[in-house]
Amino acid sequence: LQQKGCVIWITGLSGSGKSTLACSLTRALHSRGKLTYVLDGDNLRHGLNSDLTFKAEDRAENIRRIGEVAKLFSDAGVICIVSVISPYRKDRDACRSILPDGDFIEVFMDMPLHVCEARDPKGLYKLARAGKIEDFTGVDDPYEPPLNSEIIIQMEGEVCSPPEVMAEKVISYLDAK
Ligand code: GGZ
Repeated sequence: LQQKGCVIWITGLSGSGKSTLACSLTRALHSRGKLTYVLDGDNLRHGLNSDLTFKAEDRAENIRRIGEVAKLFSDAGVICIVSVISPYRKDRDACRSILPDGDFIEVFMDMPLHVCEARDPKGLYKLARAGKIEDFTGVDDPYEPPLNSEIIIQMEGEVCSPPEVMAEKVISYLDAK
């Protein structure tokens, strides 16, 4: 296998487009013959992490486990794409610290809260505003943006780039490395 593994860690608010980017990126990399695997927070919370809540210490444990699994994939030579809110800087940095230098590539979905909330694909912001979900990131729980992410995905004025364009930005970064 002529491939070196790495972890592409996509962080951002619920509804910021993390899973969509992960999906687009995995397709684009497959079409270039790369082996990838997506670890998605929402999916993992149905299995591996089904015992965890959204309290800060459980989010930390969620991120720790996902970071360890991502490292295993990376060690095996797979490009592991992680899409999780991962709201706390120290939890993300702990995952960075268990990987060799350069192997943790942080992608920040820098989307304004009002845009994520207007999308509200699963109606969760609405429930959180109504007090029917507690500890919802961006509503009554914090999100600490990265200070030094490798890649920042932002809106172009009022519009979001298509996911393929976002994926290209990540791939350009990988190509340059
Ligand atoms: C944030 C929540 C919450 C609360 C349920 N806060 O957008 P989604 O729906 O599909 O993805 C979100 C997912 C977040 O799981 P993560 O494992 O990525 O979170 S973390 O990294 O913070 O541990 C959201 C849904 O679960 N969800 N309740 N209270 N998101």
